[in-house]
Amino acid sequence: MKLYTYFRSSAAYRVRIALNLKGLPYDMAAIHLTKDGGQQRKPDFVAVNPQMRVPALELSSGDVVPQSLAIIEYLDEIHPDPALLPADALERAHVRAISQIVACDIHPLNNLIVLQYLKRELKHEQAEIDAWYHHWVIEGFKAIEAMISPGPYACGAQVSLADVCLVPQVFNARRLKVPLDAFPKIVAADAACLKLAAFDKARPENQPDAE
Ligand SMILES: N[C@@H](CCC(=O)N[C@@H](CS)C(=O)NCC(=O)O)C(=O)O
Repeated sequence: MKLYTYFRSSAAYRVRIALNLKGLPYDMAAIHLTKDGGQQRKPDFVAVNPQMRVPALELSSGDVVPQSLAIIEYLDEIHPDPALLPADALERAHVRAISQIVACDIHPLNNLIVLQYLKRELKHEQAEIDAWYHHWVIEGFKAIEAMISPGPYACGAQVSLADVCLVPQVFNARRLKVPLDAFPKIVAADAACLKLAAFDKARPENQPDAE
């Protein structure tokens, strides 16, 4: 398999964690999201993913799966061990709810292309863009903090999709200097995950394209 990735992309970071947790070998193709006007916009990559975003996973069949949650759920179905979603339907809904707060409510508002639009098209100052970023992370994290009970992972003793989504979002929050003092449960779950080799190996600073 080949993962189209960028070291700092939190959506790609999710997929790297999932591949590592499942022990699946993969090649990486680095797509630099800012160099050359954004390599995601070059025709070679547009042919891979017309949405011009990473991650995208090219399977050995040549098929390409874009969108991190679609990729991770696909991997979970094809390689069910270890499972990233609980067997119990209600627990599964809870894990998905936390995952979706990150992937559907926080990340899309704070994605590179959105921040660039605020700056370039709407002419906002950097301080306003930083305030926007912090606001949406804090709103999402307040909800997640109330919903998780680290034991030691976000949803109990097993790593789940919730952790796979949360850890990259915490990385981004720290990078953009969002204060995390109000979120001790999130910080604890993140710390527990980062002790695992699968998470550590997926960290942005441990990628071959890291800068
Ligand atoms: N919902 C998508 C989001 C993918 C996404 O937006 N990726 C960002 C990097 S984290 C990207 O490629 N952005 C390209 C750009 O900003 O032009 C997923 O979960 O895979």
